[in-house]
Amino acid sequence: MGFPENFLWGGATAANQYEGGYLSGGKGLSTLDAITGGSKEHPRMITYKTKEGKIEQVTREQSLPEGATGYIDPNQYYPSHVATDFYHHYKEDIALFAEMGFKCFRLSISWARICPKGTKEVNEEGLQFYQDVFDECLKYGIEPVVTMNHFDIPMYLADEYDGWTNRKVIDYFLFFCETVFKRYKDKVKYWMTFNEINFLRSWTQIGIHSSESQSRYQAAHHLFVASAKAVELGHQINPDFQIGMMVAYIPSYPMTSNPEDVLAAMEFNREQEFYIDVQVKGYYPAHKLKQFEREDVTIVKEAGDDELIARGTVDYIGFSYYMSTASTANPENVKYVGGNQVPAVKNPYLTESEWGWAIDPLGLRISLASLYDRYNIPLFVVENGFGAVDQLTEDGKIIDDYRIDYFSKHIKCMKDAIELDGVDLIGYTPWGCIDIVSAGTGEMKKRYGFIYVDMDDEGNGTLDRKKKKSFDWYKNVIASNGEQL
Ligand code: P53
Repeated sequence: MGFPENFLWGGATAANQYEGGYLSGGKGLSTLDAITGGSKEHPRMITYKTKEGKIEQVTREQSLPEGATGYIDPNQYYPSHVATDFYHHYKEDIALFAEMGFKCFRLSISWARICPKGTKEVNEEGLQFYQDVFDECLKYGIEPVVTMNHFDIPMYLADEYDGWTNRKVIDYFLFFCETVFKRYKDKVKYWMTFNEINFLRSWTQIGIHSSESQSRYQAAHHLFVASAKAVELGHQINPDFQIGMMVAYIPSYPMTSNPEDVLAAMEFNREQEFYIDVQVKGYYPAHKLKQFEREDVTIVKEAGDDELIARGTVDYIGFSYYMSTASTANPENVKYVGGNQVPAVKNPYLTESEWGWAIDPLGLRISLASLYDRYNIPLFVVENGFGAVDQLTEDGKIIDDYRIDYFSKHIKCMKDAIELDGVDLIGYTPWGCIDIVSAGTGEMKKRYGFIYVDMDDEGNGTLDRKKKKSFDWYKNVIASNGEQL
């Protein structure tokens, strides 16, 4: 009963939100180094230079003019540049993770740290950095769980190739994978290809200039081919590798029992399941092919792509789960919640975080059960958590009972999914186990961690680390293998 003996308890982070050292140790620029901070009210902006040399900016949802190149404006603040400085604090941070009893630690490798331009030139200092990080983890018996690519691309590939719309980028990505797989083949077993592949649609994330469907789906096809090739290659390099996919899973409920609402929810859910279908079943689902026909989207494929996608299916499904949403055919009658990232229909049965994300622990059990029913391969909850403003008490403590409450309810639902639904769940890595920059808003004040980091939204702070109340709570959860919540 309960969680399996070897369950992977841990925490999750991403290079661009945590590492900092954006030009240290030979790292090249990444697209995310050119996206400003923001807030609930103001979206983050991409800063770029036009072909004519003008400095302009757009939001992530907008297109960049053809030939525009990423530009770092000395008058703007870019949170990725220092972030919470894992680059200089990794020993201290991993020691704290070990103290909590982590069995694993999820991090991403910055492509531009290994291949500064994304091309076939390797930066040895970057390779050594992650080697030191993995050795530090292994010293404490912590298993590294590595995301190959988390929301960015070397800026040179965006500037020169239009990112993932260009098929040549597959080859460069595979070179990066091969370099990393070979170097760490005896240190890392768990890998994931693209973080939240269903969200990859902007210049910062995949280097594409146009936000039209045609570009986005062509790029998605290249991501699928690249992921399938990476899976095949990884298994050749070490047959013990477990290589997963990663999707942002936000299940949608029909707002009412009106069949039109049920259809709307089905269509919403399908859009995320499309990415899982391709990477787990190994083919494009029929509804997506029909949509391409209707919307005049033409995916340019090369001979052998379909076979490759069919062969390179993943070993497990990694997914993020923060919230659920609701769908309706009559949107004019509903209230919306959520900030600039995920506007969602208000579900009257749920409350939301300050950022409008609906808190729905049972939705996690529903997600686990339905994903397992549908795909029948191991699942890994690689992100979950509660973004909140943490206040320091007068004597400098952080009493984050709201976070403990969120986690304990979600962990209980994971336990139910294992015990009652028979789900094969291999691990759980709460997001931002130490405070890091928010991907959505670029803020520091939207915090997720068990460990507080002294840093604010303008880049001021000592970067000192401090345990929150949830630190000891999570330590006990791990020690009791999920029994004491
Ligand atoms: P932040 C939106 C909805 C669900 C997941 O998000 C999302 C996003 C993007 O904002 O992204 C994942 O930091 C992502 C992480 C991100 C985390 O969720 O906006 O994989 O990089 O930090 C939380 O609160």
